[in-house]
Amino acid sequence: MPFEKYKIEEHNADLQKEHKRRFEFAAEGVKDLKTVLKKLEVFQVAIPSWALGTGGTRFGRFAGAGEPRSLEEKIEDVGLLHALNKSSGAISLHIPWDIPENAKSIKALAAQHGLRFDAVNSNTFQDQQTQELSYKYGSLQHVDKGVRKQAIEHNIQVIKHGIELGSDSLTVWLADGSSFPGQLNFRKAYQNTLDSLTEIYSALPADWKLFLEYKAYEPNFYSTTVADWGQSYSMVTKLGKKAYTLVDLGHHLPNANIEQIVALLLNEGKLGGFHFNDSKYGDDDLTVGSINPYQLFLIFYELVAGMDEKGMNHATDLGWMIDASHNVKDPLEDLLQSVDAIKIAYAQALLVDADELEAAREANDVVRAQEILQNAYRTDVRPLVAESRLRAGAALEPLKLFRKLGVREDLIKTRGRKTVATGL
Ligand SMILES: [Mn+2]
Repeated sequence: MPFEKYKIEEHNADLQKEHKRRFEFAAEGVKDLKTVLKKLEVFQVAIPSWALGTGGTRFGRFAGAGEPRSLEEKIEDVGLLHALNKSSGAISLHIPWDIPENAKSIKALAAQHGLRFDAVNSNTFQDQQTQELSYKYGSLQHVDKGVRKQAIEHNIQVIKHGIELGSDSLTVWLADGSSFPGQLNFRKAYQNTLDSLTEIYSALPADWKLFLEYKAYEPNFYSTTVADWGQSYSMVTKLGKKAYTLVDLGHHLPNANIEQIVALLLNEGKLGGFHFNDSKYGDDDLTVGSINPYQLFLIFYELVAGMDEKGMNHATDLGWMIDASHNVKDPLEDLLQSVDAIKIAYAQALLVDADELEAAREANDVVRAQEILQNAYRTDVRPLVAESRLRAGAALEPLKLFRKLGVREDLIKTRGRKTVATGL
Protein backbone atom coordinates (compact mmCIF):
# COMPACT_ATOMS: atom_id res chain seq x y z
CA MET A 1 0.00 0.00 0.00
CA PRO A 2 1.59 3.28 -1.02
CA PHE A 3 -0.17 5.25 1.73
CA GLU A 4 -1.01 4.72 5.39
CA LYS A 5 -4.54 4.37 6.74
CA TYR A 6 -4.38 7.48 8.89
CA LYS A 7 -4.19 9.54 5.69
CA ILE A 8 -7.84 8.63 5.08
CA GLU A 9 -8.77 9.76 8.57
CA GLU A 10 -6.91 13.04 8.09
CA HIS A 11 -8.61 13.61 4.74
CA ASN A 12 -12.04 12.87 6.21
CA ALA A 13 -11.42 15.12 9.20
CA ASP A 14 -10.52 17.98 6.85
CA LEU A 15 -13.76 17.55 4.89
CA GLN A 16 -16.01 16.57 7.76
CA LYS A 17 -17.62 19.95 8.45
CA GLU A 18 -18.62 20.64 4.86
CA HIS A 19 -19.73 17.03 4.37
CA LYS A 20 -21.96 17.15 7.46
CA ARG A 21 -23.77 20.21 6.14
CA ARG A 22 -24.34 18.66 2.72
CA PHE A 23 -25.31 15.28 4.14
CA GLU A 24 -27.92 16.68 6.53
CA PHE A 25 -29.53 18.54 3.65
CA ALA A 26 -29.53 15.46 1.40
CA ALA A 27 -30.77 13.13 4.13
CA GLU A 28 -33.87 15.20 4.81
CA GLY A 29 -36.92 13.45 3.50
CA VAL A 30 -35.14 10.21 2.60
CA LYS A 31 -37.42 7.42 3.74
CA ASP A 32 -35.62 4.77 5.73
CA LEU A 33 -32.28 6.56 5.57
CA LYS A 34 -30.50 3.95 7.67
CA THR A 35 -31.40 1.12 5.27
CA VAL A 36 -30.42 3.15 2.21
CA LEU A 37 -26.99 3.94 3.71
CA LYS A 38 -26.44 0.33 4.72
CA LYS A 39 -27.31 -0.92 1.23
CA LEU A 40 -24.87 1.56 -0.28
CA GLU A 41 -22.19 0.55 2.17
CA VAL A 42 -22.30 -3.16 1.40
CA PHE A 43 -22.63 -2.82 -2.38
CA GLN A 44 -19.36 -3.91 -4.04
CA VAL A 45 -18.29 -3.73 -7.66
CA ALA A 46 -15.64 -6.11 -9.01
CA ILE A 47 -12.67 -4.60 -10.82
CA PRO A 48 -11.43 -6.46 -13.90
CA SER A 49 -7.77 -7.44 -13.89
CA TRP A 50 -7.51 -6.36 -17.54
CA ALA A 51 -8.51 -2.76 -16.89
CA LEU A 52 -5.68 -1.68 -14.59
CA GLY A 53 -3.45 -0.71 -17.47
CA THR A 54 -4.10 1.73 -20.25
CA GLY A 55 -6.16 0.20 -23.01
CA GLY A 56 -5.80 0.80 -26.68
CA THR A 57 -7.71 0.73 -29.91
CA ARG A 58 -6.92 -1.08 -33.14
CA PHE A 59 -5.01 2.05 -34.10
CA GLY A 60 -2.61 1.99 -31.24
CA ARG A 61 -2.04 2.18 -27.55
CA PHE A 62 -0.61 5.02 -25.53
CA ALA A 63 0.75 3.32 -22.46
CA GLY A 64 0.44 4.97 -19.09
CA ALA A 65 3.12 4.98 -16.47
CA GLY A 66 3.53 2.95 -13.32
CA GLU A 67 1.15 0.27 -14.61
CA PRO A 68 1.06 -3.05 -12.77
CA ARG A 69 3.67 -5.50 -14.12
CA SER A 70 2.26 -8.66 -12.58
CA LEU A 71 -0.91 -10.17 -11.15
CA GLU A 72 0.41 -9.31 -7.68
CA GLU A 73 0.67 -5.65 -8.62
CA LYS A 74 -2.81 -5.72 -10.15
CA ILE A 75 -4.18 -7.02 -6.88
CA GLU A 76 -2.31 -4.22 -5.10
CA ASP A 77 -3.97 -1.71 -7.42
CA VAL A 78 -7.44 -3.06 -6.70
CA GLY A 79 -6.53 -3.07 -2.99
CA LEU A 80 -5.65 0.59 -3.36
CA LEU A 81 -9.01 1.40 -4.94
CA HIS A 82 -10.78 -0.56 -2.23
CA ALA A 83 -8.88 1.24 0.53
CA LEU A 84 -10.01 4.55 -0.95
CA ASN A 85 -13.68 3.74 -1.63
CA LYS A 86 -14.45 0.47 0.24
CA SER A 87 -16.64 -0.43 -2.72
CA SER A 88 -14.21 -2.37 -4.91
CA GLY A 89 -13.85 -5.46 -2.76
CA ALA A 90 -13.47 -7.97 -5.61
CA ILE A 91 -11.33 -8.67 -8.64
CA SER A 92 -12.34 -10.46 -11.82
CA LEU A 93 -9.51 -12.35 -13.56
CA HIS A 94 -9.01 -12.94 -17.25
CA ILE A 95 -7.22 -16.18 -18.15
CA PRO A 96 -4.63 -16.54 -19.65
CA TRP A 97 -3.76 -12.85 -19.29
CA ASP A 98 -3.57 -13.37 -15.54
CA ILE A 99 -2.80 -16.95 -14.61
CA PRO A 100 -2.35 -17.37 -10.86
CA GLU A 101 0.89 -19.38 -10.78
CA ASN A 102 0.67 -19.85 -7.04
CA ALA A 103 -3.02 -19.72 -6.17
CA LYS A 104 -2.46 -19.94 -2.42
CA SER A 105 -0.22 -16.90 -2.20
CA ILE A 106 -2.40 -14.94 -4.66
CA LYS A 107 -5.46 -15.72 -2.56
CA ALA A 108 -3.63 -14.69 0.60
CA LEU A 109 -2.47 -11.43 -0.98
CA ALA A 110 -6.02 -10.62 -2.07
CA ALA A 111 -7.32 -11.38 1.43
CA GLN A 112 -4.76 -8.96 2.90
CA HIS A 113 -6.40 -6.24 0.85
CA GLY A 114 -9.91 -7.38 1.77
CA LEU A 115 -10.58 -8.67 -1.74
CA ARG A 116 -12.34 -11.76 -3.02
CA PHE A 117 -12.31 -13.24 -6.50
CA ASP A 118 -15.37 -12.58 -8.62
CA ALA A 119 -16.13 -14.34 -11.92
CA VAL A 120 -13.20 -15.77 -13.84
CA ASN A 121 -13.15 -15.04 -17.58
CA SER A 122 -12.01 -17.36 -20.34
CA ASN A 123 -10.40 -16.16 -23.54
CA THR A 124 -10.96 -17.92 -26.85
CA PHE A 125 -10.96 -14.74 -28.90
CA GLN A 126 -7.17 -14.63 -29.31
CA ASP A 127 -4.55 -17.21 -30.14
CA GLN A 128 -1.93 -17.79 -27.46
CA GLN A 129 1.64 -18.63 -28.39
CA THR A 130 1.53 -22.09 -26.88
CA GLN A 131 -1.77 -22.97 -28.48
CA GLU A 132 -2.01 -25.71 -31.07
CA LEU A 133 -5.09 -24.76 -33.09
CA SER A 134 -6.32 -21.30 -34.13
CA TYR A 135 -9.52 -19.46 -33.17
CA LYS A 136 -9.44 -17.44 -36.36
CA TYR A 137 -12.77 -18.93 -37.46
CA GLY A 138 -14.30 -19.25 -34.02
CA SER A 139 -13.90 -21.38 -30.93
CA LEU A 140 -16.96 -23.07 -29.45
CA GLN A 141 -18.78 -22.80 -32.82
CA HIS A 142 -15.84 -23.96 -34.96
CA VAL A 143 -16.46 -26.44 -37.79
CA ASP A 144 -13.44 -28.46 -36.58
CA LYS A 145 -14.20 -30.59 -33.56
CA GLY A 146 -10.55 -30.34 -32.50
CA VAL A 147 -10.77 -26.56 -32.14
CA ARG A 148 -14.00 -26.86 -30.18
CA LYS A 149 -12.38 -29.40 -27.88
CA GLN A 150 -9.40 -27.12 -27.28
CA ALA A 151 -11.70 -24.20 -26.40
CA ILE A 152 -13.80 -26.38 -24.09
CA GLU A 153 -10.68 -27.59 -22.29
CA HIS A 154 -9.47 -24.02 -21.88
CA ASN A 155 -12.75 -23.07 -20.21
CA ILE A 156 -12.52 -26.07 -17.89
CA GLN A 157 -8.97 -25.02 -17.01
CA VAL A 158 -10.27 -21.54 -16.16
CA ILE A 159 -12.88 -23.08 -13.85
CA LYS A 160 -10.06 -24.97 -12.09
CA HIS A 161 -8.08 -21.77 -11.56
CA GLY A 162 -11.27 -20.17 -10.23
CA ILE A 163 -11.90 -22.98 -7.76
CA GLU A 164 -8.38 -22.55 -6.35
CA LEU A 165 -9.01 -18.85 -5.81
CA GLY A 166 -12.47 -19.20 -4.27
CA SER A 167 -14.31 -17.75 -7.25
CA ASP A 168 -17.81 -19.08 -7.91
CA SER A 169 -18.60 -18.13 -11.49
CA LEU A 170 -17.32 -18.33 -15.04
CA THR A 171 -17.99 -15.64 -17.64
CA VAL A 172 -17.92 -16.76 -21.25
CA TRP A 173 -17.75 -14.14 -23.94
CA LEU A 174 -17.34 -15.43 -27.48
CA ALA A 175 -16.03 -13.54 -30.46
CA ASP A 176 -17.50 -16.34 -32.58
CA GLY A 177 -19.47 -15.29 -35.61
CA SER A 178 -18.83 -14.46 -39.22
CA SER A 179 -17.63 -11.45 -41.16
CA PHE A 180 -19.33 -12.14 -44.49
CA PRO A 181 -22.68 -13.49 -45.67
CA GLY A 182 -22.43 -17.13 -46.57
CA GLN A 183 -19.43 -17.78 -44.35
CA LEU A 184 -21.36 -19.53 -41.62
CA ASN A 185 -24.19 -21.99 -41.29
CA PHE A 186 -26.07 -20.13 -38.51
CA ARG A 187 -27.91 -23.22 -37.31
CA LYS A 188 -24.79 -25.37 -37.13
CA ALA A 189 -22.84 -22.59 -35.41
CA TYR A 190 -25.60 -22.26 -32.81
CA GLN A 191 -25.72 -26.02 -32.19
CA ASN A 192 -21.93 -26.41 -31.98
CA THR A 193 -21.77 -23.51 -29.52
CA LEU A 194 -24.56 -24.96 -27.41
CA ASP A 195 -22.98 -28.44 -27.41
CA SER A 196 -19.61 -26.97 -26.39
CA LEU A 197 -21.21 -24.90 -23.64
CA THR A 198 -23.01 -28.02 -22.41
CA GLU A 199 -19.64 -29.70 -21.86
CA ILE A 200 -18.27 -26.66 -20.05
CA TYR A 201 -21.45 -26.46 -17.97
CA SER A 202 -21.06 -30.06 -16.87
CA ALA A 203 -17.61 -29.19 -15.43
CA LEU A 204 -19.06 -26.47 -13.17
CA PRO A 205 -19.05 -27.13 -9.43
CA ALA A 206 -22.51 -27.39 -7.84
CA ASP A 207 -22.44 -23.90 -6.32
CA TRP A 208 -21.06 -22.14 -9.41
CA LYS A 209 -22.77 -20.02 -12.04
CA LEU A 210 -22.02 -19.73 -15.73
CA PHE A 211 -22.55 -16.29 -17.28
CA LEU A 212 -23.03 -16.13 -21.03
CA GLU A 213 -22.29 -12.67 -22.38
CA TYR A 214 -23.69 -11.49 -25.71
CA LYS A 215 -22.46 -8.88 -28.15
CA ALA A 216 -24.10 -7.48 -31.26
CA TYR A 217 -21.02 -7.19 -33.45
CA GLU A 218 -17.24 -6.87 -33.39
CA PRO A 219 -14.75 -8.42 -33.92
CA ASN A 220 -16.97 -10.15 -36.46
CA PHE A 221 -18.93 -7.70 -38.56
CA TYR A 222 -21.66 -9.72 -40.22
CA SER A 223 -22.96 -12.06 -37.50
CA THR A 224 -22.19 -12.92 -33.90
CA THR A 225 -23.29 -16.36 -32.74
CA VAL A 226 -24.36 -15.06 -29.29
CA ALA A 227 -25.40 -11.63 -30.50
CA ASP A 228 -28.20 -10.51 -28.24
CA TRP A 229 -30.03 -11.28 -25.03
CA GLY A 230 -32.49 -13.55 -26.83
CA GLN A 231 -29.74 -15.77 -28.19
CA SER A 232 -27.99 -15.91 -24.84
CA TYR A 233 -31.30 -16.55 -23.07
CA SER A 234 -32.14 -19.40 -25.41
CA MET A 235 -28.81 -21.05 -24.66
CA VAL A 236 -28.71 -20.53 -20.87
CA THR A 237 -32.27 -21.82 -20.62
CA LYS A 238 -31.22 -25.04 -22.35
CA LEU A 239 -28.03 -25.33 -20.29
CA GLY A 240 -29.76 -25.38 -16.93
CA LYS A 241 -30.27 -23.71 -13.59
CA LYS A 242 -26.67 -22.61 -13.09
CA ALA A 243 -26.49 -20.73 -16.40
CA TYR A 244 -27.41 -17.05 -16.72
CA THR A 245 -27.21 -14.21 -19.21
CA LEU A 246 -24.67 -11.46 -18.59
CA VAL A 247 -25.43 -7.95 -19.76
CA ASP A 248 -22.55 -5.76 -20.90
CA LEU A 249 -23.92 -2.26 -21.38
CA GLY A 250 -21.80 -1.63 -24.49
CA HIS A 251 -22.82 -4.79 -26.33
CA HIS A 252 -26.11 -3.63 -27.84
CA LEU A 253 -27.10 -2.08 -31.12
CA PRO A 254 -27.57 1.69 -30.87
CA ASN A 255 -30.57 2.89 -28.85
CA ALA A 256 -31.49 -0.57 -27.53
CA ASN A 257 -33.74 -0.34 -24.49
CA ILE A 258 -31.35 -1.98 -22.03
CA GLU A 259 -33.54 -1.30 -18.99
CA GLN A 260 -36.35 -3.31 -20.55
CA ILE A 261 -33.96 -6.18 -21.37
CA VAL A 262 -32.78 -6.16 -17.76
CA ALA A 263 -36.34 -6.14 -16.41
CA LEU A 264 -37.37 -9.13 -18.53
CA LEU A 265 -34.25 -11.21 -17.87
CA LEU A 266 -34.59 -10.60 -14.15
CA ASN A 267 -38.24 -11.54 -14.29
CA GLU A 268 -37.34 -14.82 -16.01
CA GLY A 269 -34.74 -15.54 -13.31
CA LYS A 270 -31.99 -15.56 -15.95
CA LEU A 271 -30.09 -12.34 -15.31
CA GLY A 272 -26.73 -13.32 -13.86
CA GLY A 273 -24.54 -10.28 -13.91
CA PHE A 274 -23.38 -7.03 -15.32
CA HIS A 275 -20.47 -5.49 -17.10
CA PHE A 276 -20.69 -1.74 -16.56
CA ASN A 277 -19.29 0.81 -18.97
CA ASP A 278 -20.69 3.57 -21.16
CA SER A 279 -20.74 4.29 -24.86
CA LYS A 280 -21.88 6.73 -27.46
CA TYR A 281 -21.50 4.75 -30.68
CA GLY A 282 -20.60 1.11 -30.11
CA ASP A 283 -18.68 -0.93 -27.59
CA ASP A 284 -16.72 2.15 -26.55
CA ASP A 285 -15.90 0.88 -23.03
CA LEU A 286 -15.97 4.40 -21.60
CA THR A 287 -16.21 5.39 -17.95
CA VAL A 288 -19.53 4.31 -16.42
CA GLY A 289 -22.04 7.17 -16.41
CA SER A 290 -19.86 9.45 -18.53
CA ILE A 291 -22.19 9.59 -21.55
CA ASN A 292 -25.65 8.56 -20.49
CA PRO A 293 -26.14 8.63 -16.72
CA TYR A 294 -29.94 8.73 -17.08
CA GLN A 295 -29.92 5.36 -18.83
CA LEU A 296 -27.74 3.98 -16.05
CA PHE A 297 -30.27 5.21 -13.50
CA LEU A 298 -33.19 3.67 -15.43
CA ILE A 299 -31.32 0.36 -15.56
CA PHE A 300 -30.67 0.54 -11.82
CA TYR A 301 -34.28 1.28 -11.12
CA GLU A 302 -35.30 -1.90 -12.99
CA LEU A 303 -32.64 -3.84 -11.11
CA VAL A 304 -33.77 -2.61 -7.71
CA ALA A 305 -37.49 -3.04 -8.48
CA GLY A 306 -37.02 -6.50 -10.01
CA MET A 307 -34.71 -7.75 -7.28
CA ASP A 308 -37.00 -6.44 -4.53
CA GLU A 309 -39.97 -8.18 -6.11
CA LYS A 310 -38.07 -11.46 -6.01
CA GLY A 311 -36.65 -10.88 -2.53
CA MET A 312 -33.09 -10.89 -3.87
CA ASN A 313 -30.06 -9.48 -2.07
CA HIS A 314 -28.85 -6.47 -4.06
CA ALA A 315 -25.25 -6.90 -3.02
CA THR A 316 -24.77 -10.61 -3.54
CA ASP A 317 -27.36 -12.15 -5.86
CA LEU A 318 -26.04 -10.70 -9.13
CA GLY A 319 -22.47 -10.32 -10.37
CA TRP A 320 -21.50 -6.62 -10.52
CA MET A 321 -18.43 -5.98 -12.61
CA ILE A 322 -16.85 -3.15 -14.53
CA ASP A 323 -15.67 -3.86 -18.07
CA ALA A 324 -14.07 -0.71 -19.37
CA SER A 325 -10.96 0.36 -21.18
CA HIS A 326 -9.02 3.54 -20.51
CA ASN A 327 -7.38 5.11 -23.50
CA VAL A 328 -6.65 8.59 -22.25
CA LYS A 329 -7.24 8.53 -18.49
CA ASP A 330 -5.29 7.13 -15.58
CA PRO A 331 -6.93 3.69 -15.19
CA LEU A 332 -7.20 3.99 -11.42
CA GLU A 333 -8.81 7.42 -11.58
CA ASP A 334 -11.18 6.15 -14.26
CA LEU A 335 -12.17 3.17 -12.10
CA LEU A 336 -12.80 5.43 -9.10
CA GLN A 337 -15.11 7.50 -11.29
CA SER A 338 -16.88 4.39 -12.59
CA VAL A 339 -17.53 2.90 -9.16
CA ASP A 340 -18.81 6.26 -7.95
CA ALA A 341 -21.17 6.56 -10.94
CA ILE A 342 -22.57 3.09 -10.22
CA LYS A 343 -23.22 3.93 -6.58
CA ILE A 344 -24.84 7.25 -7.46
CA ALA A 345 -27.23 5.52 -9.90
CA TYR A 346 -27.93 2.83 -7.31
CA ALA A 347 -28.63 5.44 -4.61
CA GLN A 348 -31.01 7.31 -6.92
CA ALA A 349 -32.82 4.07 -7.73
CA LEU A 350 -33.21 3.36 -4.00
CA LEU A 351 -34.98 6.71 -3.59
CA VAL A 352 -37.80 5.84 -6.01
CA ASP A 353 -41.06 5.11 -4.23
CA ALA A 354 -42.06 1.90 -6.02
CA ASP A 355 -45.62 1.91 -4.63
CA GLU A 356 -46.23 5.47 -5.73
CA LEU A 357 -44.85 4.72 -9.18
CA GLU A 358 -47.04 1.65 -9.49
CA ALA A 359 -50.11 3.66 -8.47
CA ALA A 360 -49.34 6.24 -11.18
CA ARG A 361 -48.99 3.44 -13.74
CA GLU A 362 -52.26 1.81 -12.71
CA ALA A 363 -53.97 5.17 -13.11
CA ASN A 364 -52.32 5.73 -16.52
CA ASP A 365 -50.88 8.93 -15.06
CA VAL A 366 -47.98 9.18 -17.49
CA VAL A 367 -46.88 12.61 -16.29
CA ARG A 368 -46.77 11.55 -12.65
CA ALA A 369 -44.83 8.37 -13.49
CA GLN A 370 -42.19 10.37 -15.31
CA GLU A 371 -42.01 12.89 -12.46
CA ILE A 372 -41.41 10.16 -9.89
CA LEU A 373 -38.47 8.74 -11.81
CA GLN A 374 -36.96 12.07 -12.72
CA ASN A 375 -37.33 13.47 -9.20
CA ALA A 376 -35.13 10.64 -8.00
CA TYR A 377 -32.70 11.06 -10.88
CA ARG A 378 -32.40 14.80 -10.32
CA THR A 379 -31.69 14.41 -6.63
CA ASP A 380 -28.09 15.05 -5.66
CA VAL A 381 -27.33 11.84 -3.79
CA ARG A 382 -23.58 12.37 -3.69
CA PRO A 383 -23.61 13.27 0.03
CA LEU A 384 -25.48 10.02 0.78
CA VAL A 385 -22.91 7.99 -1.13
CA ALA A 386 -20.12 9.89 0.62
CA GLU A 387 -21.70 9.23 4.01
CA SER A 388 -21.88 5.50 3.24
CA ARG A 389 -18.17 5.63 2.41
CA LEU A 390 -17.42 7.43 5.65
CA ARG A 391 -19.27 4.75 7.62
CA ALA A 392 -17.32 2.02 5.80
CA GLY A 393 -13.98 3.65 6.66
CA ALA A 394 -13.34 4.90 3.13
CA ALA A 395 -12.36 8.36 1.95
CA LEU A 396 -15.09 11.01 1.64
CA GLU A 397 -13.62 11.96 -1.73
CA PRO A 398 -11.52 9.05 -3.06
CA LEU A 399 -10.39 10.72 -6.28
CA LYS A 400 -9.33 13.89 -4.51
CA LEU A 401 -7.31 11.89 -2.01
CA PHE A 402 -5.76 9.73 -4.74
CA ARG A 403 -4.39 12.90 -6.36
CA LYS A 404 -3.43 14.63 -3.13
CA LEU A 405 -1.37 11.67 -1.98
CA GLY A 406 0.38 11.44 -5.33
CA VAL A 407 -0.44 7.74 -5.55
CA ARG A 408 0.39 7.43 -9.25
CA GLU A 409 3.68 9.26 -8.80
CA ASP A 410 4.62 6.77 -6.07
CA LEU A 411 3.66 3.85 -8.31
CA ILE A 412 5.85 5.24 -11.09
CA LYS A 413 8.76 5.48 -8.65
CA THR A 414 8.33 1.82 -7.70
CA ARG A 415 7.37 0.32 -11.04
CA GLY A 416 8.95 2.61 -13.54
CA ARG A 417 7.60 4.87 -16.22
CA LYS A 418 7.56 2.34 -19.04
CA THR A 419 5.43 -0.57 -17.90
CA VAL A 420 2.79 -2.42 -19.82
CA ALA A 421 0.05 -4.35 -18.08
CA THR A 422 -1.46 -7.41 -19.72
CA GLY A 423 -5.02 -6.95 -20.85
CA LEU A 424 -6.90 -5.01 -23.45
MN1 LIG B 1 -17.86 -7.46 -21.17
